[in-house]
Amino acid sequence: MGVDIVVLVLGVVLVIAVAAYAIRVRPRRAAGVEEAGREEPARARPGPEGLGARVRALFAGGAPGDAEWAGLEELLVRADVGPATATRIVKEVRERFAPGDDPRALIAEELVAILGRDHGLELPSDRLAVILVVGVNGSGKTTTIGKLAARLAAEGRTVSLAGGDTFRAAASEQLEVWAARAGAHLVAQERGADPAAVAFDAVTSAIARGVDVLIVDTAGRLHTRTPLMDELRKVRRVLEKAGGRPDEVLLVLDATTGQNGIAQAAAFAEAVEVTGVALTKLDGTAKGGIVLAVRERLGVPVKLIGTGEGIGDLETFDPHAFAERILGG
Ligand SMILES: Nc1nc2c(ncn2[C@@H]2O[C@H](COP(=O)(O)OP(=O)(O)OP(=O)(O)O)[C@@H](O)[C@H]2O)c(=O)[nH]1
Ligand SMILES: [Mg+2]
Repeated sequence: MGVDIVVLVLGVVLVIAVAAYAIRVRPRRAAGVEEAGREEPARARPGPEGLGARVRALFAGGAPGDAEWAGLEELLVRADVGPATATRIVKEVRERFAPGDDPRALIAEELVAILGRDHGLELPSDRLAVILVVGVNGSGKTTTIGKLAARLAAEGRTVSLAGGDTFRAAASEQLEVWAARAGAHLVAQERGADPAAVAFDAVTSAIARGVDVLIVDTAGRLHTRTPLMDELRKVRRVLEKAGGRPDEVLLVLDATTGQNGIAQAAAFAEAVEVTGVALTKLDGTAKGGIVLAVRERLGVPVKLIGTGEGIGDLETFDPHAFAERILGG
């Protein structure tokens, strides 16, 4: 009887010990199984800087599997490329990848393919060329206009600026400073005037003066504010009526904006037929991956790059240089 009790107690202790072991070990095993099943994206070892270096580190092991491709997608998303575009790039690169290939080079080719060929401004030279500049508050519209006016003037064109931002205090003074720096003529009205009326006057005066290029500044506006977007539609309509149909409608996008840039681009494109993006503030840490999604989703090319606050800090967009910039080291 005493022996039976000892055996029973030992048996119970053994069962409890086995159960405790199973409870502690099973979840770890389960996580291990998931890793082996490549549920989690692989992560590049910390160390290398720049997307390109991270991609190479990620693929350093040779034959990439699901984890590496998922890891690449994550790296692209973190570079602001946008989820849909990142998925597409990974799909294309994965299809083309052969053992021994440099994944960084394949990605660069894919980025260039999405960005398209170089798109300079398309301005007529036999009549007044008109550029309408739009975008959210503080994106860099007025600064970009100043730099662009200076560049066009340096190319030998006469330039006129229209102060279509009649809303913000000191907006026309800021444009006046840029007009003086660039050697451009300025058409402005008092604060609170109808921006469409300024646009009309500016076209009439530019035609009368025989000016080559008219650049129309507009007030910054949230793309979600319907009355403000309607006001922009009216500016465009009135420009056309006055005989100054815009040859280019430039959306100025701040490179630090991130994914909101897609919503901005979609709203402005719908309202005023955007023909190109001027991507500003690329002198900071932002890579500007957002323009890939804008290009792919809306078909709008990047035309100009802003790289600082100075009059010379404006570049024509070059897809190869831009792909290298996104990939970094
Ligand atoms: N670092 C840097 N700063 C820039 C660049 N472009 C514009 N800025 C700065 O961004 C700020 C806003 O520029 P603005 O040109 O006034 O922007 P905006 O879109 O006209 O602004 P609103 O008219 O108020 O909507 C200013 O301090 C500019 O100097 C750029 O490429 N690089
Ligand atoms: Mg402005």
